[in-house]
Amino acid sequence: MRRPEGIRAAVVGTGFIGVVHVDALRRLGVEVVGVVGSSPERVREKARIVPLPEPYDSFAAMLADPRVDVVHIASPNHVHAEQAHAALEAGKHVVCEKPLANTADETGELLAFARASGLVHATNFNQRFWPQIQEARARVADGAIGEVRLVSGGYLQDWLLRPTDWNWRLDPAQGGALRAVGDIGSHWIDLVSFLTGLPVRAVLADLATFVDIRHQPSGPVEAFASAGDRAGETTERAMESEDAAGVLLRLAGGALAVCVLSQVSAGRKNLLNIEVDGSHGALAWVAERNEELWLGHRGKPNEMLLRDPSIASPGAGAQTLMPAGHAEGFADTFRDLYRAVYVDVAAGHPSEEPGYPTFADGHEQALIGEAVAQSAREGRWVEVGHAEPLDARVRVRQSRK
Ligand code: SOE
Repeated sequence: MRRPEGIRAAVVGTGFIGVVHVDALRRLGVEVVGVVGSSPERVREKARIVPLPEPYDSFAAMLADPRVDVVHIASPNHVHAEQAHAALEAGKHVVCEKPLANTADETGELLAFARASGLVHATNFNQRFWPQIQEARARVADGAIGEVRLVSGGYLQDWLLRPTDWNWRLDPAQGGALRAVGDIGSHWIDLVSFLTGLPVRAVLADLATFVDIRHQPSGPVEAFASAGDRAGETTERAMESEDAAGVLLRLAGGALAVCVLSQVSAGRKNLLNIEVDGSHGALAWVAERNEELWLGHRGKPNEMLLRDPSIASPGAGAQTLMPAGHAEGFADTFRDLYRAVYVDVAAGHPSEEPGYPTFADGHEQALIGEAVAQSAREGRWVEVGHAEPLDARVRVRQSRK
């Protein structure tokens, strides 16, 4: 089996998250042979600030490079499906940022095509790879809190609080119809099933757009870019997608999940928090204190478990390299996700039980997102549907070639 060192990758998208992909791969020993940006000039300009490999002239030029084994897609959401499809057709394994695509039809077709290709396919739900999230999952699976009853929490940010804040995610043609739900809600809802093993059966949601008009600057603006980056003329744009959402989720077996999602919560920079309450215990994790896992008890003192690979649950400790007290962070979750993905890349195909989120998880989140949008439109509970088997449609698509 190949070792990660012998494997080469390319990254599409050189914004905030694309650069995190490049860094994480390099720290794993994977050679990033090139990147694709909005233009080679913009990549070279960015490379003056952060270390990036040479840019390709185009996406097609990257696909034609025989050195590339894996394509990482960190471009705006609306091109994920076509780029992932083209990369698979070119025989490349694919790691695609979430959301996998902007509609469940696209994600379903992509999943069927990826499965037919025999190549490795991963959706970048990196938040699963916080060490104490891994520890929490192991404890729930081991029955430490008893039967799961309630999952609560949310994901709060403030980078889109002001009418002058802008990013491509605010344009539904690029970001998709759902914004807070699709962008950060997908992480939280994915964690619900990751931590509990329980799929989402039905949803009840309310969406809110508080900032109705935003001022779009002339040039592109990266996620979390500061106001100073946006000098010059602006255009007023009416907003369609949600700034915030409240979502109830019914899980298999009767458990309930409740979350609040917002990108307009002043002072909350990237606050994901989640609590799982069971029949005889509870546990909770907060991104701002990510080295800690809170354990709730009745009849004895609660506990705060500091990340420590020497006492981690079996399977959970494998993900964390640093000794206790040497904090791991957000960027490390990408490295640890890719460590799991590249085990299969090195084998040349997906394993029976992939140790990472695949396109199936990206498709699941797209189905849940569409149920959330329908519930908010109609003001009622909506079952999470599972589209008809799309393999037939893929065959039709392939026969049209
Ligand atoms: C912006 O909301 C963003 O970069 C998301 O797109 C990421 O998935 C999240 O991890 C951090 O915030």
